Amino acid sequence: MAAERFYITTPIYYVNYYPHIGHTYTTVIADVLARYKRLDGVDVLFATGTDEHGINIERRARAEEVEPQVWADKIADAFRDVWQRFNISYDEFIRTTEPRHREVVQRIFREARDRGDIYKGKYEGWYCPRCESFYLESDLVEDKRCPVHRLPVEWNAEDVYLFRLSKYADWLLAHIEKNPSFIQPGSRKNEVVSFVRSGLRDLAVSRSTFTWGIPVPDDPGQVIYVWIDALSNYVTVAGYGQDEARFARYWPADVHLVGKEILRFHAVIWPIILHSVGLEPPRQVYAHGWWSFRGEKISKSTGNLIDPWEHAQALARLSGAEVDVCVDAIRYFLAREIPLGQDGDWADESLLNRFNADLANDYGNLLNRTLPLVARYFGGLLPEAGPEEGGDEALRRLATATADEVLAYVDRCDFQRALAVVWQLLAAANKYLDTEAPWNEHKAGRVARAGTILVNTLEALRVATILLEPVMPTATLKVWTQLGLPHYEERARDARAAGRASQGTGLSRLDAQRWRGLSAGVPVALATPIFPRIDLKLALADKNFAATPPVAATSAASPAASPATAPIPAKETSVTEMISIDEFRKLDIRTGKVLEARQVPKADKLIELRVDIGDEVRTIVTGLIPHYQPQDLVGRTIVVLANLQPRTVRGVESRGMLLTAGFDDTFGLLAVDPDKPAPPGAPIS
Ligand code: ME8
Repeated sequence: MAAERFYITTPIYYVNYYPHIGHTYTTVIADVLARYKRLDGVDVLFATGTDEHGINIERRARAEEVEPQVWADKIADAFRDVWQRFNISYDEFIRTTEPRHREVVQRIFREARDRGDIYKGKYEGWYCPRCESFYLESDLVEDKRCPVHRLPVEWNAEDVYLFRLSKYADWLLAHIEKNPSFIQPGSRKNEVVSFVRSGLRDLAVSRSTFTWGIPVPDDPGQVIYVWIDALSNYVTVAGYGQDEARFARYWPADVHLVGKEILRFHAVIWPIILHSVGLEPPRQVYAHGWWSFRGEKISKSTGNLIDPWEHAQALARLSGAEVDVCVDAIRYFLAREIPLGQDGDWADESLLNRFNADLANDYGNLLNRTLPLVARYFGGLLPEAGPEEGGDEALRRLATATADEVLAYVDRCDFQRALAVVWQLLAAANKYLDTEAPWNEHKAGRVARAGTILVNTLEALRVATILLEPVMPTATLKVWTQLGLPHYEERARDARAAGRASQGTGLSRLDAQRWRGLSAGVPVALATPIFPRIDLKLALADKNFAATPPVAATSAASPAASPATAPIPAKETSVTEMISIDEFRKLDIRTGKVLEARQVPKADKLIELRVDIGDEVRTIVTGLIPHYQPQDLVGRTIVVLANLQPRTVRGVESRGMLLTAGFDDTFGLLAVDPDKPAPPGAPIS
């Protein structure tokens, strides 16, 4: 029988911006799932790509004074580049400007029109150019702004082609009912059902006001509007209309993994379009949550971006680990930190904690504790395992049952629990090593028993490493080499260099269910720790690491600039009055706790403060009277610019500046403080 197949997709990302950690999240999770499936012997088709048409991209290219295609090429390359660095093992990278896709889109449009599901009409409504969507008045947030981007919407009326969505509402409701796993997580099902029940409006599927798109067949004044164009990428990849055997094998897709803001498009519009042209809907649409940064969604329009590669490089500088290992640490963090489907706020502290506690301590240290003993007691050659005693059997049973448990959670897209199960095994192996204490056995002359304990510990580590490969495909290769299996590392590296990252090491579920996969007599390779511990205090104080602060992107609150035309921040612009991120990082801004405060004698406005700024207590003079009296400030946490040159004011040397907010004296001055208690010395970035 042919191998089971699994077709998984990410959204195709707009090329109006560079990839950020939000895109990385979806793509890494899809990659992790694809790799687990391959580990399980499944024939996987994993696709990602770029969404390159539409008014925003046309505008963006114009703002950059290049042709849209040139712009699209540049950003598509940026996506491919970062996916390569993040070891994304996609089988297909689809671009909507490819000729094969144009044919598919026109074919779908023509078929739906021939069936009477697409007709010419007028479309009117509130339109968000960023979403390329019309909204009902009731969907808008205050001041007539788009609910997703909070940008002002425009009233739009246009001659367009419309798709009879409403005709298929009952069919869709029945489909959702019959297929309980179609919309995941289940909690999102009701949201979609009530949206469909509230009445579907026919959908504009073409536009006449821009040209950067695929022309409507036989009506070149119109271009096919984003959703038919973008969504159809999923069938183009599967070979629709071009390779019938491939299409029969891979369609319907098993899962479209998407961010929750595009769930409706995937769970309502897309199945209806497919049904109209006689194709099956995807088996599942999985809507994951959003990453935010300091409470605000990470997005192009707010500009609070975290550049995944820069972050990996900064982590490498701080930890001394290789950058590939840091990429893996970020992949691990993304998969482990929040349950798929829920939102999460990005915190570098959590990333560093996971690095130290999970990777350096529980995983890396198990290897670092064991291999030197193999070197010392057995000349660096893996010893033979003897009969089971003590805790051996329990460890073996746990280890050999781990793969099934992990993969069962993976099937439910519960990566957080899947990884927790691997960590249970690592914890058990660490405990086994402590309890069985091979050093005591060795001292007592029971050398063979010491060898058995070391081999059993390493066996558990081998099983864990197989099950961690999908999440950390590079760091685990280094573990193989240290365990005396360098051919895995070589094989996977060669495959990656040849653009076949999907081949990996070729290890399988069966390998993870076996006990005694390591061979006696094989030399292990002692090396420097793969995951060196990071000094948390230093790291958090390091301005080069702290997550990228907002850059000069369009503020959602600024009606003057549309995100499509605003210049691309940081990477592209050099505006004279802007400062660079490096300049910003020169500022040592941190929290301080006011210990004492008194009015400076014979000075009306001045207060002399004694402030604990973490590593020392400073005197700072500030002109805050009459807005504050000295006693108002004692005990408060304030924000201090700590590396300002000292200055003597009325005979008192002030070393630092207290930051305030306020326009001028009419409005008063407010001492800036964090909204939650923070310890003195916490860096502000
Ligand atoms: O919507 N947290 O493209 P897009 C988590 N071209 N995921 C995030 C995220 C965040 N803060 N920000 C972005 C489009 N994402 C269309 C899709 S599909 C046929 C067409 C991820 O570039 C998430 O997967 O705006 C989200 O759905 C996607 O990027 C949006 O990417």
